[in-house]
Amino acid sequence: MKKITLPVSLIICGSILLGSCQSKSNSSATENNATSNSATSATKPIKIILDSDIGQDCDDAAAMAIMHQFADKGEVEILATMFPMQDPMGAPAMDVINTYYGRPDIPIGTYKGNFKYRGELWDHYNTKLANKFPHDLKTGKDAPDAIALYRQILAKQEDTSVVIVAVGPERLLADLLKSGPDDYSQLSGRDLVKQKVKMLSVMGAGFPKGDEWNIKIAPDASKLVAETWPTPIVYSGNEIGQAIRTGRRLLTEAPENSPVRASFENHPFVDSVTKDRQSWDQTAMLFAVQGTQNNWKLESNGFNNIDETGKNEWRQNTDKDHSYLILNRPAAEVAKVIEDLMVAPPASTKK
Ligand SMILES: [Ca+2]
Repeated sequence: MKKITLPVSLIICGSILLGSCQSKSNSSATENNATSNSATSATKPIKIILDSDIGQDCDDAAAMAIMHQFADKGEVEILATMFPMQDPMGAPAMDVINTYYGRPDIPIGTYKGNFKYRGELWDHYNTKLANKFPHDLKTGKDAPDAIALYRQILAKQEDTSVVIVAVGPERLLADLLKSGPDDYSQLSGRDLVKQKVKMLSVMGAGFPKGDEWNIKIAPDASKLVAETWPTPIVYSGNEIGQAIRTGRRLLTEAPENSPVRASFENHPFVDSVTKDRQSWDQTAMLFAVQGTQNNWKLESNGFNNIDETGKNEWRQNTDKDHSYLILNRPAAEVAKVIEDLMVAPPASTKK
């Protein structure tokens, strides 16, 4: 496992390194992310691949909104978006949102395998977005295989430069680890990830223990990733997004032609009275780009153990480079940070 160690002089409690100051000896995930953040403001954007089960819940669309807003600010370079299910409308929905934010040519990969998820899957808004908003990828059948696209893109990047944000089941990540050499790289999937990926930011699991949907609908995948992924993993557990409610302001502040707004308007789990929804996926994206800031602390002294059924538990052992987020300020304050990004128009349309 590649470890990045910052000089002690750079470790400042109260900054984004608060978590590492508090707890652990195995602090490379925190430090690694801190490195990406300090580098971002001074030099180049963070290269992100988003792996999202868009259409199941509307927080996926919101996570894409946040990602694009950070790209508009120059803090993120979006390498690709990946859809881990067979539904042919996931890739078009991603294309809708990428197009809305002025990036219609972002590569989109989709799952081509036969895995049967252990739970019901939905198209709450993918087809509706595709029917209403401009885009040119009409079906996921025309999108490339996500594993091949992961390998193609990773092979071209600088070493230890890519942050993967996974906000759905981890089917693609597990299959990427298991992939073999191809025309893009002679490395195994695991070695390719080890060489090119800096950090994996996951929405999934629960802490100190959980039974969370992203993990349990593909438990073999989540378990394999937790046990063999060769870079730091930072989990935003169920309890993090559960406490942070966003979405209401989309209805009054987002442009009427916003597909992110439409995803919330069409999602049956948005609260009918408050018009809010939990913010699970946005938190993994926010952390991936900005680190802990004042929003979170990190628990890194231990590892996330996932069993065959998808139940997880944090165990006190430091043999893996895992961390999980702990809320560090009132949830409403983090909600404002997230919702400001969700409702803002694309840079291309700002006056
Ligand atoms: Ca999701």
